[in-house]
Amino acid sequence: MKDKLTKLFNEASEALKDATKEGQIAQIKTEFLGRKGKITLLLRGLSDISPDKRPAIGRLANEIKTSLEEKIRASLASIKERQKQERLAQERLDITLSGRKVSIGKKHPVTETCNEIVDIFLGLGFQIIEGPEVESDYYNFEALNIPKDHPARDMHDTFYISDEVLLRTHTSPVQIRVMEKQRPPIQIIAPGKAFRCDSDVSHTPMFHQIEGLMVGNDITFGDLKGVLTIFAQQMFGDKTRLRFRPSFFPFTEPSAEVDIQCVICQGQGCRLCSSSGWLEILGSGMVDPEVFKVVGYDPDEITGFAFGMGIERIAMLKYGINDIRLFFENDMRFLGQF
Ligand code: 2NL
Repeated sequence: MKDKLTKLFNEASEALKDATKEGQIAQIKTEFLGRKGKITLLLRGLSDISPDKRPAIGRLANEIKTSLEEKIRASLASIKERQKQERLAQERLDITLSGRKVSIGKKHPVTETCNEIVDIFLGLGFQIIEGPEVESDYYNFEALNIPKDHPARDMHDTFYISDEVLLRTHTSPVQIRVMEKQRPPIQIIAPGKAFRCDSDVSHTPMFHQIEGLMVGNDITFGDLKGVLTIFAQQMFGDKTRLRFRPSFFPFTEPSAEVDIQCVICQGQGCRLCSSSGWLEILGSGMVDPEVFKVVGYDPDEITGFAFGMGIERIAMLKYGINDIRLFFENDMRFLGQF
């Protein structure tokens, strides 16, 4: 019996040495120590052994069982440890690799320019107002004294939604709506999107505009010149020279286009200013009496000036950009430069 016990112990020990999986260990445990295990069955025969030899064999049997259980625990632990090491090796991270750079967004140059223009007029006491981009023919054209046969009203120049509804071609309708609701004095700017059926190096179907309006009892062309001079000098530098050139708009009389001396050549003549030395920055004029009549103001009592400028055009002059379409392509190599 002693020899058989030792033999089984050695057999189990050998099997444990070869085991590499948890399942194999459990199997060995059942095979030798389970209820029908080899050692368990062998010890059933203990009662057949003579009483004087029984205690010694019993002790040996206990030692062998304890020892085998200990070996099983050790094998399991070593298998678990090996699995953990394998997992750690697989999950290894190289913490010395440098990180990926996170690029931080910034405002679009058109937004920056718009904010800059708005801030100058806020400083002069103007209020910001906004209004709908989809407008009626009435607010976009009729109220602004734009006659039925004016080319701007042609299908080829305006995006029509229906006969009476269109995408606004300027932000003036916003100012008509304010004049309809409020009495003078009024001092507002209307920034926003405008839409025209046009596309080349200096026109896109959607562009941004800022219009301004100052209306009261004694507003003169002198006020127009003063306000627009301050604007241009804050925008392009306080030495900037201005030129007011006679022009025509259906909604202002008299009208003037405002030029600044070329930011590149200082009036000497270059490619940017087409050798003229001057750059047009905006259109302006005294509000036409017909427009005042439409909103219910008495033109004999009320005067005012208005102006309008394209934000992209101002941004192009400021940054020396020669193609307006670059603002809308969203090429990061272009946008990243600002
Ligand atoms: C331009 C010219 C201009 C106005 C816009 C205006 C608005 C009202 C009444 C009268 Cl409600 N006028 N706006 C006046 C003169 C010129 O814009 O070249 N814009 C890009």
